[in-house]
Amino acid sequence: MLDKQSGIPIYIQIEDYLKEQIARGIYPVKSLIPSERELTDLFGVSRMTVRQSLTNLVKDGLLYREKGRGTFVAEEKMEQPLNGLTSFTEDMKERGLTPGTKLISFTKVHPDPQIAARLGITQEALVHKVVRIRYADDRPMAIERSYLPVSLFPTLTEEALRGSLYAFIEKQEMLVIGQATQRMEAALAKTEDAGYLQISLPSAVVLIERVSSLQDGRTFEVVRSTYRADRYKFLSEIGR
Ligand code: 16G
Repeated sequence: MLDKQSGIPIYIQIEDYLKEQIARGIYPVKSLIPSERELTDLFGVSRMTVRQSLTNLVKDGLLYREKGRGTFVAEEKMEQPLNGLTSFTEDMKERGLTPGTKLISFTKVHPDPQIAARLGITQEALVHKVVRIRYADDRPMAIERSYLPVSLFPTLTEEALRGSLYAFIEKQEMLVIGQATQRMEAALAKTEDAGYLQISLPSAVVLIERVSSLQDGRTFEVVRSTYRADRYKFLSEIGR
């Protein structure tokens, strides 16, 4: 199975072998892969080498470890297109998953300077600050902290926020959503967010800030989202 003459490091050959077995469904999602000892015997290499391969595959998100139980095949990440101005609810339904929301808080606050600037309002104005955990089939995927001008949405309710905010804007408020700017960056999850997302510390997350406007140009939301990096990858189609 291994080619010691190939010049390709042995630990990479083991990684490639395991990746192929996973891709072929020999080790299905959530199944236990052979132990370090079994792989050591199978390949006739040192335990250190096997451990290095497994650690790399864990870091790449293909495998995950459970203390005292072993190493398992991770689920495939969700591919999130970055082209359309879609809502969480729409994205989940599109994939055949059931969207869920837990409303953590819903308050009126004065925005900090950056949020005020992004929304094009003064700090004296009030915004709804909404914190929601978003679920796919009851599993936490992201946390959203949204800031929405109270002047635009004086009648926003908890009930609307437990469902789809975009549906409320379009179907109840009869407003037309236009375009958005998104910024993405990598980070380590904060303790509070790791709890909400049910991930261990340290864990990587992807932060996305979306600033969205109505078709008439009024900015209606600043949303700072924290996505599970182990569940998401992002897709954009680009042309030349
Ligand atoms: C998405 C948007 C968020 C928007 C929400 C509305 C990103 C980064 N964020 O999660 O800005 O407020 O959808 O979803 O994509 P809803 O209509 O299901 O409440």
